[in-house]
Amino acid sequence: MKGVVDPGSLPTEAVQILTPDGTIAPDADRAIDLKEEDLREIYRLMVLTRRCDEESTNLQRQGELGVYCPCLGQEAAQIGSAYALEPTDWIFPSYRELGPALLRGIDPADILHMFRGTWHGGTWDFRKHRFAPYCVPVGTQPLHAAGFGIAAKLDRSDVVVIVYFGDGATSEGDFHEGCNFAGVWRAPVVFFCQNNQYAISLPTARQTAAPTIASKALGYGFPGVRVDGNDVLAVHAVTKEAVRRAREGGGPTLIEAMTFRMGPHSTADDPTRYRGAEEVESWKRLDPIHRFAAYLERESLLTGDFVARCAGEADEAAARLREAIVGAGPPPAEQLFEHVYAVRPPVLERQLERLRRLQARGGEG
Ligand SMILES: Cc1ncc(C[n+]2csc(CCOP(=O)(O)OP(=O)(O)O)c2C)c(N)n1
Repeated sequence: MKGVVDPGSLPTEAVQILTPDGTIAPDADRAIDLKEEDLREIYRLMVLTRRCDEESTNLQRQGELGVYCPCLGQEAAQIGSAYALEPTDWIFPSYRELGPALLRGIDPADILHMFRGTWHGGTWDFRKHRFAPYCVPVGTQPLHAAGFGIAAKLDRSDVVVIVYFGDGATSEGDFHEGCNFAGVWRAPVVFFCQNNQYAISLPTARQTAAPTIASKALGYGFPGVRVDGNDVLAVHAVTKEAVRRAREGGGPTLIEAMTFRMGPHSTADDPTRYRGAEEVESWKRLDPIHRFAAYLERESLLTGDFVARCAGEADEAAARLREAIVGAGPPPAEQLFEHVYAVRPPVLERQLERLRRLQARGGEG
């Protein structure tokens, strides 16, 4: 009927290149735009992410971290998307983006210091890695990304911004404001939603009445695309398209990657209270690493040697992570006085001197 926008007519199927058994989907309409070395590197990063994530969960269970938010099962969504960026592009994470952090060369210990409470917000160099601080207040980072994207546009730079958030974040006002603002400015921002099916205990079906999260993009005047988030090649392809469009001045895209959080929301959560074993089992069969490995094997790109090397490297990284975190003490007390004022006011100078005197006398500090 004239003038009616019908949510029932919007597509709900997800873009897919690889079927769960790792063969090319018969209706795949995207090409695999990756060289052999890129395919292997993506596999290496996914394995590294899973191993470091697992070690982080173990560290929390052993009392070394206050809390941890695992990304188990979301490796394809995270690595496939971040791999589509140029190193000069910026990443705005939530609190679960270990994969993109590793891809950007961030030491995972720097992330775990936040979860240990030894430093509030990680100690990595945000500018060097072009990776913003972890963002725990749900949905706030889309606004940061929109502002950053608009600034990049005003600077006439060709920087593209990707921002990660969950399905729950799309119910926040900040998400709406970020999308609306970026849409009006045609800012170079890729809004990347990892729809891992739950916002803590709340399933997506109760999160939104929209047919898909991707369809929300229509309200902001830019494209939305739903992709199989456990298919790393499909995620890479749709993100690459969105990044290209953003860089060419075509404005934002909202990507909804359909995936599953295999573990708890955080280590403080017991998912058996709100989801059944059957659901978890059905997603286990869609494991993103197994799927990609099956494809690589079929293409003769995965030798036993390479698999062993990736596993060995991941084990070494996990061991280094453990060594850096176990028993890590608080940061030097002087850091209390840094990062707020470019020039410290006299009152803080006096306090700092007092702290130093106390330390010299062997006091706490
Ligand atoms: C503004 C705000 N409200 C509530 C919370 C508590 N909280 C932390 S994570 C979370 C659920 C977020 O779910 P989703 O956006 O789907 O992301 P996911 O954790 O599944 O990756 C909530 C409600 C918070 N951190 N910030």
